[in-house]
Amino acid sequence: MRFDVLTLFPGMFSSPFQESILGRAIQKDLMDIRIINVRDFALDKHQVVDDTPYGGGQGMVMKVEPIARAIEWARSEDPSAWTIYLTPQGTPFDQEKARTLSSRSHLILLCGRYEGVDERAREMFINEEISIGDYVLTGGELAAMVMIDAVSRLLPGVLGSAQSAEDDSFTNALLEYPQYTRPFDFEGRCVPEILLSGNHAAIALWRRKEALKRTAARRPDLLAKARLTRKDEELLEEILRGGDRV
Ligand code: 4HQ
Repeated sequence: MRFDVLTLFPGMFSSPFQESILGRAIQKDLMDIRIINVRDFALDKHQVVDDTPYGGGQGMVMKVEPIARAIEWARSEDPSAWTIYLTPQGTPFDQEKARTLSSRSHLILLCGRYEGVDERAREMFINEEISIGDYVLTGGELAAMVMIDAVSRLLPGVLGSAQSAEDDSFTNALLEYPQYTRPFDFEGRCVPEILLSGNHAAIALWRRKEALKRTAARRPDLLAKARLTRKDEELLEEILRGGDRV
């Protein structure tokens, strides 16, 4: 899968994708990230990429021509590329959207700065607008990184066989159960004994109950959407009745 990132701040991308899992995925040619400086597509000799808004008002707006030329360049070998603009006005990004996008072979991500991009760039070149959440960033770069991270870990071969994308929260629609590793006793707080029992069925049941407990307490909205089994309903009843601490 290819990601083309269009940005005025290419330096922001130098380290995040060289590390760990994504760094390895790129080295293994499972994916490819090209960072494209929109300024390189400005035509004038001072390479101006922004201007004041028509109608007045604060700040600067990214000009349409350099964006148009950068997107056309990124698309030139591959007209099927899907172009996304990161903005708080977009559709909220979630795991389902990550899964849908992971089946595409080429994404172009446009990162806006300042007051955003000229509306005509959106109308003419953008297939989809996506928001990573209801807060305001200084630019779309971090939003693009979040999206690339969530999408690329779903690509075949990116996660090791020990890890599984299918196992995660949201894939199951529940939050994950608590995890422990050594030491058994940290400052008097011990690991739940059941996890040392070697009884795999009992451990699976305990984990499912903890996941349900945590989801009910923190994200009742997720619980309402989850497809629960009979056993889950039973466990939830126990949780409510027993007043298990969360
Ligand atoms: N911005 N999700 C403003 C975001 C954002 C978000 C990107 C700030 C676009 C012009 N992007 N620029 N939230 O806050 O995607």
